[in-house]
Amino acid sequence: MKQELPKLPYAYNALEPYIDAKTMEIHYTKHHQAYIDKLNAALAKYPELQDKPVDELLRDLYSLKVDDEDRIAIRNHGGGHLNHSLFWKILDPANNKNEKLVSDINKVFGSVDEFKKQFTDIATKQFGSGWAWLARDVSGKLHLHGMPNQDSPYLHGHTPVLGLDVWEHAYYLKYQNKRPEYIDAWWKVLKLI
Ligand code: MN3
Repeated sequence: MKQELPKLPYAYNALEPYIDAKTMEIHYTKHHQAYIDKLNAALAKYPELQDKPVDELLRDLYSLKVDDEDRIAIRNHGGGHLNHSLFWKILDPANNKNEKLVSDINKVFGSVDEFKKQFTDIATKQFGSGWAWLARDVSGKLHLHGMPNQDSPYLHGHTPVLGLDVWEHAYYLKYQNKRPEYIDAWWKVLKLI
C-alpha cells in the first residue's frame, strides 16, 4: 500500500497568530507530501516493504534488504513522513493536557518549566536543519534528543512523543531567521503539557 498524506485535523489558520496559515499550507501540502512521494518512490521496487509500518522500517533500517541509496531515502523520507505526521497531531488545538506526560516530565526533569528550558535549548542550538525530540525508550523513560535532518528517534529504538521541526521551512515566512521567536510561539500552540 502506498503511503498517503494523513488528514490534517484542523484548518491551516487554526494555529494563528503563532504559526501562520500560509506556512501551514505549504508545510503540509508541499513539504510533507514530497517526503511521502519520495518514500513511495524508494519503496517501489520492494513490494514486501510497502505494507510494513514506517516506524518499523526505521527501527529495522540497517537490517532491511535494500540498496544503500534506498536505505538513505527511507531514512530521510520515511523519517520526514513520520515526523510531520506526529507534528500535526501534537499541535492540534483540540488537544487537552496529557496528565501522564506532565507527570513523567516532572519526574525526569523536575518541572515542566525545566523541561521546556532544556528542550528549547536543544531546538535553538540544533545546527542547520533538524528536530528537537522528547522520546521514550523501551522502558518508557523520557529522553531529549537533538537530531539532524529528518532523522527519527525510531532509528535508535525510541518512540517520539514531542517533536519540534526547526527546519527553516517551518518558520521562515513569518519569523525569517528568528528561530527563538518561532520556538517561543510553538510552546504557545502546544496544549499537551
Ligand atoms: Mn518540516
